[in-house]
Amino acid sequence: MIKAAIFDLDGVLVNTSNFHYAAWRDLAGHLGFTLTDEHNERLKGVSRMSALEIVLEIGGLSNLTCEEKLRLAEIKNKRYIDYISQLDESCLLEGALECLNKFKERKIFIALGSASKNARMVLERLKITGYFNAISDGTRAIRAKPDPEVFKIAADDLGVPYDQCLVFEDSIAGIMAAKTAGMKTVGIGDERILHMADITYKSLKEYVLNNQNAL
Ligand code: B16
Ligand code: MG
Repeated sequence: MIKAAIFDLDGVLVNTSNFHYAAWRDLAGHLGFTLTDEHNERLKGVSRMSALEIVLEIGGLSNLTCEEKLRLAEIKNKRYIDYISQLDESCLLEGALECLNKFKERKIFIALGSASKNARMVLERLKITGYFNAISDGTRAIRAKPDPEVFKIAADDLGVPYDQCLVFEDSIAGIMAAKTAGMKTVGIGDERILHMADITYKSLKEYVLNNQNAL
């Protein structure tokens, strides 16, 4: 019996990864190298500082001080915030609103479990903050996915046992995090990549279509 649905943000409810990518590309350009689409796959779902480490490794930049790294992360984040000023309800991924409405109708708790420190701002821009009974994000969880902390915080806020939570995730790290917490998992994306998930659908729209009665 599922009592809570916990949603990852980027890649599940909205595609902010294009904006993260654009901001990382700007930073790489400023540092004198180029990032490719393939590099971007490695940046999805990981925390800001872990993503920076990956970017620096790609650019062959080692030996930066902690202060320099924090400054670069800050530059990237400012660019990202500029980019997401374009975000509105039309950027919700297909099926997202329908899925939130279905869970709300069934009185199943809704929570966010995102690595992003900008998650609240994104929810506001999408005008969906009111759906969430709990918001667990990068400002609360210290350990990044695949550590289960971000999902456990969401479940603890709701007072729901972990095995009664259903997590929607688009990243391998996120699926591993939810499974480690003992939660049920729905992969959103390519099932060849997310084969660890209990079940995978291409989008939330497909999930809703296939689970009309179970929802
Ligand atoms: P921020 P999610 C993740 O969001 C993104 O997928 C990842 O690319 C980003 O580095 C991370 O949030 C941190 O974001 O810089 O805004 O704190 O998929 O966990 O919702
Ligand atoms: Mg994600």
